[in-house]
Amino acid sequence: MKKRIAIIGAGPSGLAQLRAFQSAKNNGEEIPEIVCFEKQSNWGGLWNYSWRTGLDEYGEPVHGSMYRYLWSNGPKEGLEFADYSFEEHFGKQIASYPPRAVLFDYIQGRVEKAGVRDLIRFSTAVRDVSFNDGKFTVKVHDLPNDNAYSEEFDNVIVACGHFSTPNVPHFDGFETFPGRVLHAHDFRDAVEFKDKNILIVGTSYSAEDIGSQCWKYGAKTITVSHRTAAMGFDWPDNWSEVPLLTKMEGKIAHFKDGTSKEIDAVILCTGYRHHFPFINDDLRLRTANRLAAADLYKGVAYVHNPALMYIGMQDQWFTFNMFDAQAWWARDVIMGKITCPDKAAMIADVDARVAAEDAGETDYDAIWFQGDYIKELIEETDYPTFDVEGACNAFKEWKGFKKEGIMTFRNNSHKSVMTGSMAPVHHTPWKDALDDSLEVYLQN
Ligand code: FAD
Ligand code: NA7
Repeated sequence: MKKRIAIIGAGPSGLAQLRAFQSAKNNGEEIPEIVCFEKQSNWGGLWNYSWRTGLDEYGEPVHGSMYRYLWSNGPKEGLEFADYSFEEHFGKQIASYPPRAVLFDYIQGRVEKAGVRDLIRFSTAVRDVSFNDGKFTVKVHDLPNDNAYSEEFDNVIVACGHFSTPNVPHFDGFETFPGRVLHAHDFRDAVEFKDKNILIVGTSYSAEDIGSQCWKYGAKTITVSHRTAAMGFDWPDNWSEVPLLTKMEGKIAHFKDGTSKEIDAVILCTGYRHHFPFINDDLRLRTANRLAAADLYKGVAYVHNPALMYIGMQDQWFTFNMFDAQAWWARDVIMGKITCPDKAAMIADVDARVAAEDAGETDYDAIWFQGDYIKELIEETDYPTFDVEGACNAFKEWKGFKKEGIMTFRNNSHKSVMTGSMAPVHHTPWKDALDDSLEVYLQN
């Protein structure tokens, strides 16, 4: 009997897993039977844009957190697949900070080439994962047919993402604020906030990028409220950074330093939760959003039951190529080429990663920590070796460009560590590029 493997989610992580198995098959190896369950009607995960917010057409929570006009917030040279370069996909080198539609096309190109679409059951939500007598039972819901059923598997790979369920704090006065209060998860179109005074709570990537979108598309003022520290970039004149919001009184926002400001809309860029209600208590990952995730040996195998794997559960400097490194490693555990040690050794591995992450002091330490992690995994598999150091340096350059100009960093170019070629300078500065379609972006 062939082993049966369930993959939950067909975003970049789940697709990496499908590609990893297909690559082994291409090499003449016998691979297990694979079923990927995806609750959306198409692949691509967050990169599969949805205009919907709240609940979808079946009453499921909308997964998408991406918005119109989103461009990559880091250089594409940091995320490039080692087995499928941008040049292979587009037939030429392209600029370094592609819009969402361009990255979606790139993600899709690799899996179309691999021919793995038939392994995915779309519009099928996983409802429950449990483990008994050496087998996982996965209960799913075929949404269009409103039909629930269960199947048994030898391994489950959870690749459902963790930037979908919003973390939503409450602030006094929201109940009576006469404007919109929304979380970044529900933000879709910056044009809605043209000529408005917006308040953003949070100081990480969503705050920076949603604020920048709103600035680009004509918000009147942007006020960013921080709990820990201001972002400290050289912001445009109509952008200010203030301490934490204490309360709203009507349209007036009050901050911890005693200052206040009249506001039309509040956008909570307060992060996301690892929220997996469809996984039984004894199997459910509980972790903070950090580089050394809790309870995952090598960042992948669940220490309490390593037949269960999680891909992409870390906070992310690296994305697509890190998911690949993890997926190739998970594949090789499942195919018996890599053996997980006993539980005590797996827990010691997690503890060592947590301590090493905690010992880092700067963002550069964090980038190299994640780079070293990727190197460690790819050394154990046949994933194509690439210049991880070079990718870390692309992130370092990117941080430098952001310091030089937070509204101009996307006008810069980086060198591909996969092909060695330099990206062209984009034809239009980011702030003037209002049409972010694939066709226009590729006109270099
Ligand atoms: P996801 O992309 O979230 O995909 C998970 C998939 O699992 C989804 O298709 C979902 O429908 C499915 N799923 C979930 N639950 C179930 C269930 N119960 N049953 C069946 N299917 C299920 N990364 C970058 O590299 N560059 C960027 O510029 C960038 N920008 C970002 C901007 C935003 C606003 C956000 C939120 C993230 C951004 N990221 C960016 C990071 C992003 O997390 C990764 O690029 C990538 O999408 C993660 O892939 P994933 O497959 O792990 O998760
Ligand atoms: P992050 O990176 O998890 O950041 C969350 C931010 O929210 C961070 O600045 C937190 O401040 C802040 N936060 C969280 N809770 C609160 C409360 N209660 N009050 C005030 N501020 C709070 O999430 P993002 O959405 O920015 O990024 C996630 C992904 O999406 C990322 O991969 C991007 O590429 C896009 P703190 O610093 O902890 O004080």
